[in-house]
Amino acid sequence: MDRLDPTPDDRFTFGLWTVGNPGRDPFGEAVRPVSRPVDLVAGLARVGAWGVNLHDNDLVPFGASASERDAIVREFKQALAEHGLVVPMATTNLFSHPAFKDGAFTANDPAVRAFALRKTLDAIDLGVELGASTYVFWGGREGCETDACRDPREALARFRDALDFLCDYVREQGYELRFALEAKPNEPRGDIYLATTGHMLHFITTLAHPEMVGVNPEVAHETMAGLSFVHGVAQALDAGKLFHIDLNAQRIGRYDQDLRFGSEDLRQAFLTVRLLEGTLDGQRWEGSRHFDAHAYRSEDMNGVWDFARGCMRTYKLLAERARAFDADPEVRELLAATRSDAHTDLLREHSAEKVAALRALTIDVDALGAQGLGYERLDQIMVEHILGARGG
Ligand code: GLT
Ligand code: MN
Ligand code: MN
Repeated sequence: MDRLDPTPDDRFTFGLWTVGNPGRDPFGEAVRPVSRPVDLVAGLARVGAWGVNLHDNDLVPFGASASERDAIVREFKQALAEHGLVVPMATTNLFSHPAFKDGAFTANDPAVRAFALRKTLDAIDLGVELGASTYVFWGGREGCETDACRDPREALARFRDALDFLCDYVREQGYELRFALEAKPNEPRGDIYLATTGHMLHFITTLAHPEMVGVNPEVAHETMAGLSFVHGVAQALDAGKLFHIDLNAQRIGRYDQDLRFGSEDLRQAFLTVRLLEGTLDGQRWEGSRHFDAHAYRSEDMNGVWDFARGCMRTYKLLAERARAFDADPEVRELLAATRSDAHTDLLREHSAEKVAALRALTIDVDALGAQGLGYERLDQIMVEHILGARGG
């Protein structure tokens, strides 16, 4: 076995909609056949993934009867068991049907909101039946092109009502399920409400059951907004709210590219893996490493599996590089040189004595201003680790 072969401990997952993406775009038809979910499960097992995630309609076609649904789910469960894959996350398609053109939970028409809520109840039941413990909410259509259509506060209130309703449903059913909210600034709507992970983190504090709800940051979505993905993820970790993560790659200023993990901005990818693997502080984040990405439109199914292997291989390579970087004596030395424990006790937990002690401190600000911090050297060492020029 190669050291870069994925193992279950890596917690690598893909969505049915990712490796099953047929390559349709706004300007062109599908370039790949639509695969059967059971075949995607077999393919994912072959490349070494641990789990598969899904929308309700990735598995059960929209409008299927109860008996059709049950037959599909039975066959899918058999495939999961046969290939040893789990379903850690599930979600609802609240964006494809034309009824959702004005939003789902935030649409002006209460009949649309009722349909969205009912569809999500069924999709939650499906996810739980398949073993999911995380339920994602990506409000792709929860936005607008013209703010003349509603007060944005009304949209927030409706979205809150829906989440509160669904949290109570989960509690009443006794499900072990947490919600993860996924932000995106735009596309397919002109503006999507709650545009970033930061917006979501605050919104969660306004819910009836904030303890059940966290975030699902996506590389592409934060990058589209021009933001630092690592900072968003770090804030979610700090709040104890990183319930899921969507890994892919993206260039700033483009449409949502959902590229193979690590194929753009290797620095952000490296720093993301460093954070998740905890190579700096020794604390590994234990959630799924979910790749919400798809193969280039140039690919046939062989290329799709190359894409999937590539996501996992790059993640593992970056994890190795991150471990080597944080173990590098020169890195440790450079980091140690910028910090000390001197009077750090004065900097937290206010008291009148500490205020007096702070005022009495002798601080040579000119010397501080003149001192070089060595971050150029540090960053170059990081680049050399990423390029494999250091650290074995
Ligand atoms: C859709 C979107 C993704 C979301 C998925 C979950 S669906 O592919 O582009 O970012 O994570 O609904
Ligand atoms: Mn996503
Ligand atoms: Mn995306």
